[in-house]
Amino acid sequence: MIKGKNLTIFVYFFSILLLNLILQSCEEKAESEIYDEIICDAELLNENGSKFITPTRFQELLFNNNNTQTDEQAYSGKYSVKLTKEKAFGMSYIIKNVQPDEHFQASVWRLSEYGNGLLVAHAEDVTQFYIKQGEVNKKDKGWELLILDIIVPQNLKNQDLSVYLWNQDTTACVYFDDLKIRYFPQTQGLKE
Ligand SMILES: [Ca+2]
Repeated sequence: MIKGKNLTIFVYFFSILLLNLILQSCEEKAESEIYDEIICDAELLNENGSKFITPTRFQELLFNNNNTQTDEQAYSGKYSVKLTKEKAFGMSYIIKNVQPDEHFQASVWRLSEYGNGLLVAHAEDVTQFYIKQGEVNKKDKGWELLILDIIVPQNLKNQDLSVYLWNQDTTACVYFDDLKIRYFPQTQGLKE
């Protein structure tokens, strides 16, 4: 039996233990739900036209343009990017300082007569990490959605990842719009 002073000490330490467990479970729950998302809709350019801008509440996100903006086609707004043989790369973004097991999901809408045009992600050293996506997830208004899940491998601690669009075809052009990159802190929560 626990009595008197011993009981007070027991209740005191038990309460602290309980409080810690509650706080810990709250932290874990919050962490598993956090994710972030950026988008490039190809609408807005910076002053010299070299970058696309996506204004957010706290900063302006910049995506490389490479003179690819066009008003010939658009999935959202008035503009998209047009990739040709001469301008084969466009709408790129560098994810800084990635960590093993982090999960990113890139997606983009593609308008492509011959099924050319890829969504690519790779490390600075492409022999360490290089993945691409050209398969269609779903279609809407003639546009095709490409989704690329990026699970950061163990050998890419503190490295930068490039995410971009590539027209691998030397004859046909391709349009892309609404490049989106989502971030999941853990390898879970696959969503679209
Ligand atoms: Ca657009």
